[in-house]
Amino acid sequence: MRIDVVSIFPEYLAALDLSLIGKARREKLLDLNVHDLRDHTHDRHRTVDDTPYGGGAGMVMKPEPWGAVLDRIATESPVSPVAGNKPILIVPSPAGAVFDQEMAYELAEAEHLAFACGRYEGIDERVLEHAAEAFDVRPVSIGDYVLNGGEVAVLAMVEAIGRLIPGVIGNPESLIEESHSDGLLEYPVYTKPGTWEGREVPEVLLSGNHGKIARFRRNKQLERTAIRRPDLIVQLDAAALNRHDRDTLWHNGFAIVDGRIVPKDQVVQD
Ligand code: JAH
Repeated sequence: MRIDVVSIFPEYLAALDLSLIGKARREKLLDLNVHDLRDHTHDRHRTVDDTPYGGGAGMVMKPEPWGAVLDRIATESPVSPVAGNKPILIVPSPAGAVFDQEMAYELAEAEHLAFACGRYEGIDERVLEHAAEAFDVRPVSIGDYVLNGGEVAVLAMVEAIGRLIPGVIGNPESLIEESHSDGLLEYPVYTKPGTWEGREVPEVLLSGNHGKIARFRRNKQLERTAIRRPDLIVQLDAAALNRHDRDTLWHNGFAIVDGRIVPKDQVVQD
């Protein structure tokens, strides 16, 4: 996979030389190129911003340097522009569609991704219109909060996508297990020593009874999801829940009404 990242702070992306993603680059599984937007300016001060038309606070990223760098990246793309097949341009933005594991799986299939890191109040909108001629442009948010720019969002997305590229994770069993997580949060994990600071590992995990261990872990997944992420519980397929699952959800505040999972406090008596 080829990835291009454009930023006025290319040093932010130095973290992508480390760990699993750095190893993938050294092993040529990932061709990652970081571009300094200021290298595509022509004035003495390497200016990338200007005041907003229509007024308002802050500054807007000017279009010319973006046009130059994105045209260069599109020209170098390994993706043939025939048959509507375009590289994907991801634009981190609090106004984008929310990035999730499903989007990571989709993007991990792409041959060429580019990321445009905005700063200030954002990038002149005409850049995105122009880029759509050569790229499949996707404004993407990593959550409902405001950063000072797109760089940290790109670090998160490149890590989530990069680890899904075949060969990047040594033991692909962990990826398979992850993909079967059934829309629930993970169960808690423990390792040696068996007693630490007066705290014991749950006895069932030492029992060797694999049926009991599987049930214990499933209950922990259901309990912590019900408490921490009730929004995920109501999205579960009720038909995929067995008698034990339903009992655990009942004890954590959920009922099943007409085949749908509902918070108990929303069930009305007639
Ligand atoms: C802020 C350009 N969803 C997280 C996120 C992504 C990007 C930005 N903020 C939050 C951002 C300022 C300028 C992008």
